[in-house]
Order: sequence, then C-alpha cells, then structure tokens
Amino acid sequence: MKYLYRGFLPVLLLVLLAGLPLKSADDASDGYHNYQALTQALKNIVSVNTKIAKLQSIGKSLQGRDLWMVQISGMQGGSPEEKQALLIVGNLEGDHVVGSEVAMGMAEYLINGYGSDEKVTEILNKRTFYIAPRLNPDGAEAFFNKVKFEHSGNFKPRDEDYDWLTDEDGPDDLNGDGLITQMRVKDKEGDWIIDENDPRLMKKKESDTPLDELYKIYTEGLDDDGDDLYNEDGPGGFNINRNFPHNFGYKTKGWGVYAVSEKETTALIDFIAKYDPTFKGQPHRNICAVLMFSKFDNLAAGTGIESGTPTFPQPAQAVRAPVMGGMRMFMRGGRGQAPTTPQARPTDPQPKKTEARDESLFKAVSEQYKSITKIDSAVSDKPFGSFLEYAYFHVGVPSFSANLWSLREDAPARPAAKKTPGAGQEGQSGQTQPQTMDRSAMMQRFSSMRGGGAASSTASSNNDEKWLKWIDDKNEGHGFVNWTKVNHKQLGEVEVGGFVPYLRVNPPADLIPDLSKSHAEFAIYLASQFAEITMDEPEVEKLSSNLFRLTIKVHNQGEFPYVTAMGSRTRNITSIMLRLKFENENDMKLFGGNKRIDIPTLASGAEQEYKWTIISPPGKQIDITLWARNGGGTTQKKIVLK
Ligand SMILES: [Ca+2]
Ligand SMILES: [Ca+2]
Ligand SMILES: [Ca+2]
Ligand SMILES: [Ca+2]
Repeated sequence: MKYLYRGFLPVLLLVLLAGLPLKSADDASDGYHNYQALTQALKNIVSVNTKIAKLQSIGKSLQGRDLWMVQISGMQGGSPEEKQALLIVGNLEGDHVVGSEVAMGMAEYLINGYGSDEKVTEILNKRTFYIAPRLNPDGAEAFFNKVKFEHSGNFKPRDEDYDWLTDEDGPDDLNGDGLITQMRVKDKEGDWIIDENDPRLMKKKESDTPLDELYKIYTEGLDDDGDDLYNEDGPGGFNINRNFPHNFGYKTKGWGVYAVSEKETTALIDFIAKYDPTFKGQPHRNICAVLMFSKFDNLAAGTGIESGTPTFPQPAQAVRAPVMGGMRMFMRGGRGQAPTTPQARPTDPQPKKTEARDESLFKAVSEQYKSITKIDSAVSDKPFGSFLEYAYFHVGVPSFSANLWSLREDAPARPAAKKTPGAGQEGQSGQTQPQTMDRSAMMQRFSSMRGGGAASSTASSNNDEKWLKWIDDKNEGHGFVNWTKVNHKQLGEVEVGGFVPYLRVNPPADLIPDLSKSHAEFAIYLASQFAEITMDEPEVEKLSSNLFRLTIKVHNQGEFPYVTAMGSRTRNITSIMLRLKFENENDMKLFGGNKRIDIPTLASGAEQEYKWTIISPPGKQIDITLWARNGGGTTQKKIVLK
C-alpha cells in the first residue's frame, strides 16, 4: 500500500529527529490467525476426523482468498444434507476478527468431542453444523498488517470523496508506532477541547471556551493528494455485513454499490439458497437457524431483531406546483403531463421487526445464551442490511448474533455504537456532531468515521472513559497511545495519540478459548431446539369388508415451531409433506381427500391428526412417508389394511 510508505520514511525521520521514543505498541493480532494460519489451522482441525468433518471453499473473496466453510455432521442420523443444520458465520466485518477465532474454536470443540463427549456426539448424530469462520478474509487481513488501521470493509477500491480517484489518500503512521490513531491540532476553528477530567480524552467545546484552547481532530496522516483534506479516501471497501438485501441502506457510503454487490455476500447467499442440479434441489435448505458473530447483538442485551430506519429509495417524487388560489396543484416533472392527485409518501414495505409470534422464541434463546455464556450485556447497532436480517426476514429462520466483546464487566460499551441508528455513516460514534458542515469538514468527518473505533474516539463519551478504566485497571495500561508531539509537514506541530486500533473490537487472545467453549455449548443448545416432526404408528380401523379408516398423528416434538411466523410469511421454507402410496392403484381408492397433504406449519408441541377413508380389498399395503425438510427429514411407515 503505497500510502504507507509515502508517509512513513519522512515521518520516521521526523520522529527520530524530534527525539521521541519509538513506542512499540502491543501487537493486537498476537494469538490471532491471519489468512494463511487460519487456512492451515482449519485443515488441521478437520483432519482430526474426516469421517464427520470436511472443509470446503464456498467462494473467493475479491482478492482471491477462499471463503472457508467447515461442515460437521456425525455418522448417524442420515446424510449431512438431510439432517437439520445450524449455520455459524463469523468475521463478516473485517475488523471483527474475534468472530472467526471463536467460530474456528467451536469447530474444533465439536470435531474433537465427537465420540468422547456425550453431548457433542449426540447432537452431531442429529444435526449438521456449517461453520464459515471468516467471511471477509481480505478485510480481516488488515488486522495483521504492520501498520494497523481499524476498519470493517473488504478493500474493494472506491472513491469516497468523488474526485474520480480511488483510495488516493489513506491514513499515515506519523509517529511510526505501527498504529493509525488520531491527530489533534490546535485550531481556532476547532470544535474540541481537552477533557479536564482525563487529558487523554477530547470533548466538545463549550460556548465560552477560549479560542486558543480549541482543537481539530483528524485521523493520523498527511494530505497525500494536496486537496487540503486529510486521509479522506483510504482503502476501505464495503462492509459485507451491511450488504445483504433486507433493509439495505441505499444511501449510505461503505455498504455497497447495491445490495449483494460484493462477492463475499453472494457466496454466502448462494451457499444457502442456490439450486444444485446434482442434488436436484437446494442442498442447504436444511439450515434451521443462524448464529453469527458480529458487531450486532440480539442475545446478550436485546432479543429479536429491530432494523432501525435504513434509507429506502423513494420513487421520483411528484413535483409540487406553486400554491394557487389556496389550492395545491401537484404534477409530475416534465412538460405536458396532466396534474395528478397528491401522492402519499411511499412507504418501505420491508418488515422492520421480529414478528410478534416469534418474540418468545428469541427471548427464550437469549435467556439460555446469558446463562450458558455468562455474557449478559452488549451494545449493538441496528442491524439493517446485515446477514442477521437476511437470515430471519428472507430465509425465515431464527437468527442470532453475538458480539463477543463489546462489553466486559465494567467496561461494557463499544464506543462506535450509534445512538441514532440509521442516521449516519459506518462507524459513527454516538457523539454529537456539528449541525452544519462545509464540504471540507464533511469529508474530514467521513474520513475519520471510516476508521471505525480508532478514529471515533473524538470525544469523551462514557464509553471512552470506561475503556480507559479497563485499560488502566485490567490491561496494564496498554491500549491507549498517549498524545505525543509530531511535526506534521502540512499542519505544523500536531499531537498523535488515541485508542489502539482493534482494541475495542477484539479481546486479548487468551480469552478466546473460553469464548469458544461457551459458544460451542450454546450452539449445541440452539441446535437441539429445532422442530422435530414425527408421526405415531398409523392406526387402521376396519369399517366394513372393504372400507378402512387410516389415522395418522403428526407431532412437533421440538422446542421451535416448524417455521417461524416470519418463515410462514416468506414462504421460503418447505412445508411438511405427508404422502400415502398404495400397493395397488387399481384396487385401492380414496373415499374423498388426497393422498398427499402439505402441512405448512406446526407449533412446538402441537399434534395434528389426519384421517383417510380407503376403499380396498383387505390385506393391501400402504407406504406412508412423512417428509419435513426443516424438521428432521424423512420418516417412513408401512401398514396393511385388515
Ligand atoms: Ca477519491
Ligand atoms: Ca501512529
Ligand atoms: Ca487529501
Ligand atoms: Ca493520508
């Protein structure tokens, strides 16, 4: 990345000349796997038991890295595609690397436990687990760069400041510490002052603040392209976890040119939904729930899914004509068109909330999550455009997201959380923003936001204070780069400092084994809740010498309903099918009714009875097939009419 080198050498010299210590920051990626290490680790994990586990690539990232998927399914209970499946996905956001580590740890837990751990063996003989640990490997790779700059996209080149150049001015490591943090610069037009309670933090100016105490804050770096904006267009790309079609934010930068514009997004949707001619169907429609790791949470703090208000494209608005004689005239743009009646503002038809009938399911799962993982609080953005929403609102299965690290005991909140969801840019903090901005300030704001957590600590919010407390009390003081003076060739004397990138997104690696274990236990619980569609032994009653009544009772013995309320709305999940096959079609006739019955839904614990009257000579056989793609596969029974 040329921008790094361009800035680095002269700055290194500056730093040396200034006699500043070259601090070696803690390497945030210690104990985490880069792409190569992850690939090798996954191969090793799967090789432990290839009878139950296989590693496949479901596609390539933009930069050509494999999107790995581990399939784990025990040796009993039917083929992996017949068994009901839990899909686990991590690291859709490039910076949320912890998600991939925990997902991989869960795969290891399940594979190693098969045959030795009773719970693991039992669940794998009933269920299939699909685990895609790192859906955004290109973005994740930045976590392992020599110079760390926190951001969540996939590195697709894009022009963020509309100057027809892509990625022409990224951040630069001015103090040579390998971290992109922030710069604060004295500026009479600035909006920030040093927080008197903790001079590491900045806060918004007050009305009576003397002008010489004001600062501007920038992402660390030079103006590489001489447009008087600092780091306004660096490498970033699009956030995969905002690129899914449900409630896609059309107007928000960084979320995709259009919904599903990114290869990584396509690969995951294809895995779930694509028709496979060899399979003669969609092989992964056995997925009954989704568990993902991301910056969203609907397990620890909240339940269900609430989308917020993404920008929905509006059809061309009617142009309002001047008010004439107290009567409003409306007409469409363009000459010669007849005036039209006032149009109602078009409303967004996409569901925004969990269906009421599904709320209890989400709540029950959340309670179990808290009890199993001991994580009972989290901060979450509204998940519009995320995979979490796609899985629930489009596929129709229950979907859950765990944040893993936004909260730790007394340092709970990840500062990048928005207070006004949907209003702004990726990575925007909940802090107050200036009401009006010129273009320069706006671009500056964009560029600082793109950095996510590292650059969002522009004011002392509660969260920042909490993180500093955590850093001081629990992380031996590591995690904040103290402000130090650097000579900036364009801005003069600046101070460089701020939170270490990635610190507030990914925990220290020594916490990962515990997170993997508790989340594997949770995944086992979750997979055990799926609908289980069964039938009792069929009953035959002889009504006369050649007239019989057949009764079949179908049950859902699982904890989840067969099809969520959203699932019955989307009609994306195949109905349960009950079918009779007569031994001899000529001799045997139904007295009304149909040999095939489709059962679209069956609540948890529900029992449904079906009756047929059959005209047939005695002694004839009927084959009965119960088929529930999302409810345990195929059950077959035979009965003889007598
Ligand atoms: Ca540009
Ligand atoms: Ca730096
Ligand atoms: Ca620039
Ligand atoms: Ca720059």
